[in-house]
Amino acid sequence: MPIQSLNFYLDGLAQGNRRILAKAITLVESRLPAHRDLAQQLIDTVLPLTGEAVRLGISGVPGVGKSTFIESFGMHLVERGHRLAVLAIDPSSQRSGGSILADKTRMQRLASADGAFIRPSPSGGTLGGVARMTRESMLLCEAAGFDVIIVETVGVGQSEAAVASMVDFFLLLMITGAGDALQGIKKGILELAHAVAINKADGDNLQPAEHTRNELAKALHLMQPTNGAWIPPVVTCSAKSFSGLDQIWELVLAHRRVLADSGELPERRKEQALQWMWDMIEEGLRERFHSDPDVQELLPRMIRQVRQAEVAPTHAARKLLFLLDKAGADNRQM
Ligand SMILES: Nc1nc2c(ncn2[C@@H]2O[C@H](COP(=O)(O)OP(=O)(O)OP(=O)(O)O)[C@@H](O)[C@H]2O)c(=O)[nH]1
Ligand SMILES: [Mg+2]
Repeated sequence: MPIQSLNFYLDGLAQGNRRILAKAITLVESRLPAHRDLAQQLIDTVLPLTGEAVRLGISGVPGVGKSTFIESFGMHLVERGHRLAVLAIDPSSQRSGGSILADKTRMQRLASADGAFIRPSPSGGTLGGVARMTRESMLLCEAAGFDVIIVETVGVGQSEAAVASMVDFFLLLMITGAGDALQGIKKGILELAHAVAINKADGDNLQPAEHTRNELAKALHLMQPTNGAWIPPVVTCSAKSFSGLDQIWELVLAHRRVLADSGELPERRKEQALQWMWDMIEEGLRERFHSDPDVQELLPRMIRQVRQAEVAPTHAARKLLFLLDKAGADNRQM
């Protein structure tokens, strides 16, 4: 990618130009040091222009209907004049071209809608790294005038927490009959949710979906924290027949009002800013560690020796980390 001036990106974003927005996102996803510096400048410059958008996280196990839901819900919003950006966090998968293609056909109408912008997950790297890129992409989208941002993640790992740490509202999609364990009703994930929607409530599945809704509402009620101002509702919807979508958007807005009235929104944003800083520190440390030439030299031997129980893991870790101390000291003297 040829390197452009900061103003090239800033002008493009100010015009809401989706092609230049896509290039700006490619810039924040780049690992080249020159790109990283420019990306940092870009983020620093646009930061004051951001923060007004509705930030919505969506998760659910594979096949629950995330893509279909985002297409239907997205069209619902775009038709009402919103400008919607869809981002994704999917650090685990080496997503095949086929899967992205499937998503594109599932989001065909949205992908070609004027008011929408869809960007697949940055590939490769640690969860922290992918989360940083998605967070920065979100800010770029906001600077480009998108007023609703959806961050999608597949509900199988730790990525839900990463998404929850960057959005205002976390929607968990579920389906009836898939079994609790399967759907990751691990307390951890449910506790992140500001609402749960039982999808595919259509046709023969209408009654079972309603039943699941009731059961889950009861279960959620039992595990409710008593302090929060918001009690996560459970609703049904059908991404296929477009039902329940408006109700979900109303929930998002109602939640926003509750957060605004209770003063939690600015608090939440402050917490997220801190989380962002920590993510960057952790990613930076990891990167520094792996790119240190002394570490690169010693690491294979340490791995071998720990594996063969010739060296204690504690000793190996300390020895490797000590190399960074030295590098730091050298730098400080420069
Ligand atoms: N009946 C019915 N089927 C649905 C609905 N939403 C999605 N589906 C179907 O469920 C299947 C999976 O939908 P996707 O949107 O691909 O699900 P996903 O959660 O994005 O799946 P992954 O991308 O694999 O994680 C598809 O065959 C959809 O047509 C719905 O509301 N009702
Ligand atoms: Mg999908």
